[in-house]
Amino acid sequence: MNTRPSIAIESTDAVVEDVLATTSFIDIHTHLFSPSLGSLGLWGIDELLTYHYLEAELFRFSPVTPEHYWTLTKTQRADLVWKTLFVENTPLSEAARGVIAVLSALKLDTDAKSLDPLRDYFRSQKLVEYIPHVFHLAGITHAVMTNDPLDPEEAGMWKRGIELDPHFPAVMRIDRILNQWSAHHGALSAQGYAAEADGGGASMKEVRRFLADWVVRMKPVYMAVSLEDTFNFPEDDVRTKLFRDAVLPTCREFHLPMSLMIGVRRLINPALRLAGDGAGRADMRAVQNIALEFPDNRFLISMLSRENQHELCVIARKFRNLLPFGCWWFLNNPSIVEEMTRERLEMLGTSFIPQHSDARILEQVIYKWRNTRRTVGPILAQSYKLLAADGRSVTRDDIQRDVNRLFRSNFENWIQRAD
Ligand code: FIX
Ligand code: ZN
Repeated sequence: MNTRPSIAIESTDAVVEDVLATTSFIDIHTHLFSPSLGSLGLWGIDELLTYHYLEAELFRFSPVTPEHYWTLTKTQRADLVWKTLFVENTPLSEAARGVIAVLSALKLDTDAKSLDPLRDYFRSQKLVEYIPHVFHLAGITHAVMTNDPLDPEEAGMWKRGIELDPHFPAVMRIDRILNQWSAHHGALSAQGYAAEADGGGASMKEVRRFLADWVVRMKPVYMAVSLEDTFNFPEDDVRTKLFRDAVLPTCREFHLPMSLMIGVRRLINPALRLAGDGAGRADMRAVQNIALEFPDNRFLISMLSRENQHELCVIARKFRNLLPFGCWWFLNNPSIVEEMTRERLEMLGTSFIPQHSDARILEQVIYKWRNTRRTVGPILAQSYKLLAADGRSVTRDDIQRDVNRLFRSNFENWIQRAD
């Protein structure tokens, strides 16, 4: 006999909505930076409007050429984006509507004719108080960073010593090692790690030493790499050697998960710069081969192509060392988030991480997490209604446990397991 105070089926939506609204999340992948990384951190209206998602949209509406656009100042670019996408046209796209949502949440004019009053507001904010305010509006407690030990500017800051901020956990991003070895093995050698072009000799041992030194310096919660849609594993190449003999052994040594974000087509239109990347369907055999070969490594996995999502759920059912996460980049739109979240709940229960923001500008977490709550709420509620119709009612505590798992403890457990 069920003695728990289960919720009435007609109140499921309201209870799920309230649990989501009153639970703070961990944002497990962003391009935000803690204040101690100074100028790397972006915030304010000019940065919001020159977000590469919006720049891509600008070129579809404005006659301005990318070549001319890049000669403009940041202020001029923001003015042009605002005029084009927000004044002359209705901001209906996900990214444009996001700026409106941010301005509205900050109680600013969402229909401003000039950006100057908005600039005055953002200029008046003191970051140390402003960040907690923005995190509160977004309903997050942590924004996990993306940190590149081979980025000259950022590496210099880390080497000089920065104060670690518990609200901004670090992640060691190693694209330059795994994807651009020929261009960057020299940088390793310049830092005193004997790395050879063909990855031979002491290269793998030296890469392990480099990674270990940076793990000690950065104290990352995981390692990460973004991989192109053509990524295969294994291949007869340096990258496979690096995965096998340097990166994944280091992850095991320091009990760090490895995040694989697969499916980008870099710079399909180079003229757009950061806005020039595209997406492509990847061969999921790479993921299943990695999961099978490295049972003692834990992987966070995000695929960029909508067409890869169902396969990812199937593979995740076969390999407990895979944790699917997020509706990444071009997938972070309600129409696709709905589909992905439904199939994940149907195939994985709550053993996945529904979303990350990928925010590049601080205030973006406000709209990206508002959208996630608005989109995922009804889908989660529907799962409980189906369960009730099949014979099991749930309590608010059940829903709280599930939401905590989806948006916090799945990640916390993944980064802390020392087995
Ligand atoms: O590789 C990544 O971390 C991607 O998320 C970025 O390169 C991309 O530009 C982005 O910000 C997508 O949201
Ligand atoms: Zn990212």
